[in-house]
Amino acid sequence: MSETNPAAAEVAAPHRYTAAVAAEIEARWQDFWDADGTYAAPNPKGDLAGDPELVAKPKKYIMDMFPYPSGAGLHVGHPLGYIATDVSARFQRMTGHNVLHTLGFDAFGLPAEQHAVQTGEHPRITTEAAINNMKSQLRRLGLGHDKRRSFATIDPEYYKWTQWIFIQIFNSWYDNEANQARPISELVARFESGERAVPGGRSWDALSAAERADVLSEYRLAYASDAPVNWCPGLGTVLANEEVTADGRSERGNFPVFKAKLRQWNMRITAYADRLLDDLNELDWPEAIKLQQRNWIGRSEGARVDFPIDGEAITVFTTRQDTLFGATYMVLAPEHPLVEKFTPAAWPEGTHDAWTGGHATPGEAVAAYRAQAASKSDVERQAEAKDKTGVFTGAFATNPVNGEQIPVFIADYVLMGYGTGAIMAVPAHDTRDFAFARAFELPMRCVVEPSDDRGTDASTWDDAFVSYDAKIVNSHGEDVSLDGLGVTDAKARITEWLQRKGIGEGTVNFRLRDWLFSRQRYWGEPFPIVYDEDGIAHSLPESMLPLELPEVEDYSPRTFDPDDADTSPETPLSRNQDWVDVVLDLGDGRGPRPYRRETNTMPNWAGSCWYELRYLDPHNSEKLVDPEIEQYWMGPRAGQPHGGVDLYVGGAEHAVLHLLYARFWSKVLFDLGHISSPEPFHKLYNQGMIQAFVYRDSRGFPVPATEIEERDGAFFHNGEQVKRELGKMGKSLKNAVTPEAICEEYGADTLRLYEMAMGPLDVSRPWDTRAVVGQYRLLQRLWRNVVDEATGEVTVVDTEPDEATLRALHKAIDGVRQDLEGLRFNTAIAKVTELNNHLTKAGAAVSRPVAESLVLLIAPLAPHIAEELWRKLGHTDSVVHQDFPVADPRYVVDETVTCVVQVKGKVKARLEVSPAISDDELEKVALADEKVVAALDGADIRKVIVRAPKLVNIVPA
Ligand code: ANZ
Repeated sequence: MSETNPAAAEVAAPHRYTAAVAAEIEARWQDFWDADGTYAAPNPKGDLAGDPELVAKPKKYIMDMFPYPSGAGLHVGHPLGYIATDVSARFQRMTGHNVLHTLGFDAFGLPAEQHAVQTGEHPRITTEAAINNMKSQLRRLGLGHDKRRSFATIDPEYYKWTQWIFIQIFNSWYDNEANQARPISELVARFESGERAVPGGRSWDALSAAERADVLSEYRLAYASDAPVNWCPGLGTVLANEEVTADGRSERGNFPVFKAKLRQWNMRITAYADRLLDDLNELDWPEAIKLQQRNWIGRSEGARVDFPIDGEAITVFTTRQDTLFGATYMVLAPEHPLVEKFTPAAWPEGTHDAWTGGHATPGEAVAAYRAQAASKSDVERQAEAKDKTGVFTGAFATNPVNGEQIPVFIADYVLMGYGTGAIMAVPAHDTRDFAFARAFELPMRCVVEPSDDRGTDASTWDDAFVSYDAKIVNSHGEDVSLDGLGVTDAKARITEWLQRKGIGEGTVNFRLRDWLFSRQRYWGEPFPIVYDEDGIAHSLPESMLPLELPEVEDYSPRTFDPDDADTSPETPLSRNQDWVDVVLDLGDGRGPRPYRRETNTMPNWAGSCWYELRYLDPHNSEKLVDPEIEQYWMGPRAGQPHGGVDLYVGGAEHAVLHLLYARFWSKVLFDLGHISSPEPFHKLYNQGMIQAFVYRDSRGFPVPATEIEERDGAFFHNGEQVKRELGKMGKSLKNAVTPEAICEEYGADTLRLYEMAMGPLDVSRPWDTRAVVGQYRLLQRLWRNVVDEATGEVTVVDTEPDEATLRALHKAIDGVRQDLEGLRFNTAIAKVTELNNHLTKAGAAVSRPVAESLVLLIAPLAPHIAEELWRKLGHTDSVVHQDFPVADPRYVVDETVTCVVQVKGKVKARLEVSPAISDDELEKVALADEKVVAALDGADIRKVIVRAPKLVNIVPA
C-alpha cells in the first residue's frame, strides 16, 4: 500500500494513523487534559492542595527558562527545551513522583516598549496578545503544564512580590561576621547602642536624618549611588556595556555614548561573591557554565601596596606582589580621585616629550586625556590589541621596596572600577605594561628569570616574560630579599614583609561588580520607593503594593542633542506629575507627607530572579510563597544540600546574568528566613540550538527556504542557483518553520518525536523538514501494531509473547528507562523504534502485555497517541499517571558467559549461562551437566566452590 498517496490509502485503510487522525486525537486529548486537570501538581497545603497520595510521593520540580513572548511567535527551534522537559516530567510522573511542571512568561522588556514608542499602543496590549498567541502555539504541542500555576511577570499580583522582595533587599545589610544578610533595623540598633561604631566617628543620635540615610546607604543591599554609566543623550537612556559598540556609540541608533555619573539603583551582589563561588561546588551544572560564573565573579588573590607620595600614599592592587622590585612606574585610572591632588602646576625639569601629550602643563594634559577616556567603554579600554595611550601626571611616587622614585601616569587601560583603580607597572612581566613602556620609553627591569634564552636584559626583549613558575631575581632591598625564591614563596615573603611594615596586606579582589538595577524605561516594575522632602528614600509599606504602572501619554524617554554630554535622563514615568508627586502616610508615625516617587523602573532581569518560587504558590496573597510549600518542592535534601529545582533547562547564553542574579536573590531571601533553599536551581541543563539552512542569492540576500528546489546536490530558487549555509532559524533569514505547519502535516506527536530524535539534547542540530516523516512512519507502524487499519478494531491478542519478543521488550524497557532518566531522548526513541520494528517484522498479532508496555514506553514522548491507544486497549484512566514499565532482568541480559566447571582441578565442562545467574543456581546447573556427572562417576562430593558466573570447582570426597 502506497504511503505517498494519502487519498488512496484512506480508501483502503480508513483507520490508518494520518495527519487528520492525529489532529482529531490531539485536540480531543488536549481538551480532556485541560478539563480533567491531569497535570495539576498538588501542594501539601493551600489553595492548590490535593490528592494526599500524590503529595506523599517524592517530588520532582522540572522547569524551563520561561520565554519572552515575542510578537513573531514561535518557530520549531523554540520549543526544543520545552518538549524535553515535558518528556522528562511525564517520565518522572510515571516513575512515582509528584511532578511540578509549568510555564510562565517573562513579559517586561524592550521590544514591546519600542513598539509602544513607535505606535503609541500600550505595551500591555501587544504583550498580552503575544502571550495568548504563544499559549495557543504551545498548547498544540501537548505540553503537560499545570496551568493553574502559570503567570506573567507583568501581572500586578506577581510584580507586587517582585517589589516586595526589592523592599526586603533594600531593608537589609550584609553582616560580614555572621556572613549573611540581616535586617537593616539590626544595624541601626547596633549604631544606636554604640555596639558598633558609626563611620565618621560621631554618635548616631548626633546625625541628622539625611546623614543617617547616607550612612545606611553604604550598607543596604539595594542602594542608590552616583555611578559612572553609559549615558546616551541621543536615545535618552543609559545603556549596558553590551549595548555600546567598540567605538563608543550606541548599538541602536549609532549615537555617541558618554561616561556620566548618574544617580542609579544598585544591588550589592558583591557581598555574596564568596558564597556565589563556593556554593557552585554543590550544584549539578555543566562545568562550562560553572567556569563562566567563576570567571565572571573573578576571585583574585593578591595584595594592596602603598606607594608613598607627598606624605600620603597611592594604594595599588596587584596579584604579583612578588614582582615589586620590577615596578618602574605607576598608572592611575584617569578618573582616579587622587589625580588632581598630585598633579603639579608645571612639568618637572627634563620631562620626556613623549610623556606630555604635547600639552603645556600637567593639568592640561590630564584634563584632555580624561575627556578622551570618558568616551570609551570599559571593554574598549581593556582591549589587548589596542594602542596604549596615556599621559604623565608630572608626579613621582616611591617604590616602597627599594626607595626608587617612579613616575605616575594616567592611562585608560587601568579601570577605576577594579581593585583600587591604580597599579604598579611591571613592564618586563606584564604584557600591557610592556606595550605601554615601549610606547613611552620607560625603563624595564627583569625580576623573574626567563626560562628561554632571551637573557635578563629586558630592554632587549620583544615581549614581556610572563610566568608563574619561575625564579625571582634582582629583588633585594635593605631588609628583604626575594632572590632565588619561586613565585608562591616570594609572594608569601613579601606580603609578610609589607604587613609587618604596615604598608600593605594580602587581599582578595573580585571582578564582580554591583548590579546596576535601574533603567530609564516605562515597561518595567516601578520601584516601591518614594523620596521625602529631604531627598531621603523610603520604601513603601506592604499595604501599598503592588505599585502599578501609571498610564502615560508617551512611552519614550526624552532625547537630547546627541553630542550634548551635559544632559541627564528624563524617564517616561517622571512626566506624570499626578503619579510622581503624592501625599502618603507610610505608617512610620510621621503621618501624611508629600513624597516624590522614584521614576526609574527595574531591569527586565528582576522578574526572572525568583519566578521558580512563585510557581509553587502562585495565588498566595499573604506571602511570596508559603514556607511549607517551598520546603516541600525546593527544600534541601540528600544530594541537594542547597535545595533548588530538580531540573532547569534553558540556553547556555544565560550562563551569567540571569543565573547569577537568581542565585543572589535566593541567598538574600534565604538569609532573611523567607525560604529554605539558598540555591534556586540544583540541576541545570543547556539544550542545543536548532539551526536551519539559509539560502542566499547571488547578492547574498536570503531567499525563502520553502521555495528551494534541489537538483543533483545544487540548490535553485526561481531557476537561479543559490548558496546554502547553516544558520539560525528566523523570519529575517526566511527559513523559519512554524510548529503549526508541522502539526498540520503530521501532528504534534510526530513533531515532538522528531525534535527529540534529532540528536543528543545538548548538541545543536540542523532542522530538516524532509526528515520529519521518519517519525511519522514510526507512529503509523505503532498504530498498526495495535489497531486494524481497515476496521479500526484493536488487534492485540491474549496469548503469551514468545521468548524473542520478551527479550526485545525488556531490553527496550531497560534501555528507555535509563535513557529517559539521563535525558538521552534520541537513544530512547531508537530503542522504542527497534522494539516496534521487531513487532512489525514478527508479523503476528501483538500480545496484549507487550502492546501495553510499548504504549507506556512511548507515552512520555508521544502522549496523544499513547492516550488514544491506551483507551483503545480498554483502559478508562489516563496514561499519564500509569506506572512506567519495569524490565525483568531475566530477559535483559541476552549475552551469556562461559562458565568453566572443574572436577578435581581439571576442566570437565563449559556451560553457557546468564551473567546474572546466582551461585546456587549455577551450582545446580553444573552438577546436572552430563559431562560433570560422568566425571564424578557417582563419587560423593566434599565441597563445591562457586564463583558465579564464571567458575565452578567441584572437589569429590
Ligand atoms: C603588577 C603586576 C605584575 C601585575 C605582573 C600583573 C602582572 P586579575 O588577575 O585579573 O585580578 N590591575 C589591577 N588593577 C587594575 C585596574 N584597575 N585596571 C587594570 N589593571 C589592573 O589582574 C590583576 C592584575 O591586573 C594586577 O596585578 C594589576 O597588574 C592589574 F607581572 O600588578 B598586576
